[in-house]
Amino acid sequence: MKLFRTRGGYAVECRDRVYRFEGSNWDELLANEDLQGTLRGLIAGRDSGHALNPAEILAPIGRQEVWAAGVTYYRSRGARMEESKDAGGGSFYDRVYSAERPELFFKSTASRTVGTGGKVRIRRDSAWNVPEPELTLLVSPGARISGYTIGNDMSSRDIEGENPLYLPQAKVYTGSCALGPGILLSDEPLPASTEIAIEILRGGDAVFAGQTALTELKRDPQTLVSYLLRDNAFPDGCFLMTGTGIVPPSTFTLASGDLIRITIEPIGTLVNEVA
Ligand code: DO4
Ligand code: MG
Repeated sequence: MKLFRTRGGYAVECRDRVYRFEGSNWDELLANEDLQGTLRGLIAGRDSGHALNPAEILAPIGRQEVWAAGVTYYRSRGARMEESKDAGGGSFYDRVYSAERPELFFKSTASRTVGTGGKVRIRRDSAWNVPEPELTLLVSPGARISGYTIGNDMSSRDIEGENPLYLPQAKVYTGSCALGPGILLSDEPLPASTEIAIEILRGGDAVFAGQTALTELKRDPQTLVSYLLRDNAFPDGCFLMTGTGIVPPSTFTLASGDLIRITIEPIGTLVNEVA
């Protein structure tokens, strides 16, 4: 079952049928500890409608904060050590990769986040920028992982590499986050074989493509959630990005007009142009 935030309210896709609901109680829905059960009750006996048009779909976020885990894949550890070696930051990343406590940072709010079809941005004071394709968890106030979506943790690598203390500036700015298209609701963890793939198109040509799988994710998602919610309440629920396992080569930087396509089956594809 998938849940989409739409222009008129929300839609539930279940067994190839789409059920539309008017009005917006999005925050109440996302905070529900039995979201799937509640939606099953709502769609029972209701008429389904035509397929969802991508233009109808909004970012699946209301009052929720977006947080992110970092250095959860070996590839990310190596890329951070390389970019920060002149600043003497390299060993921090190595240490956090193997520490018990994960790196968790504040990433975004609804006003800085776009949905599929929206435009992500590059900071004006940065010259080295990449998308970070990340499996993103929907977490209930009671610390349940109630769903999965796709996230793009847009990052300014030159700012992050200059000094690890600049991380919030490298990560949090208008248009720095994309989420969507919808939320796959599942009580079961996604299989470890789940693949995350990214393709970046420039003028219609692929300038970068990469893929990884959850087998490469070093941290258990539920453990990441338990750290995030330690002494930290989320009455509306929250989103937690689980880190990137795909980093383009150091010579690559995003440019205005690039098209970023991130696919995680069975969630879908998140498509964003760079403004
Ligand atoms: O520590 C820097 C950020 C790491 C990150 O965003 C990631 O690994 O995905
Ligand atoms: Mg990241």
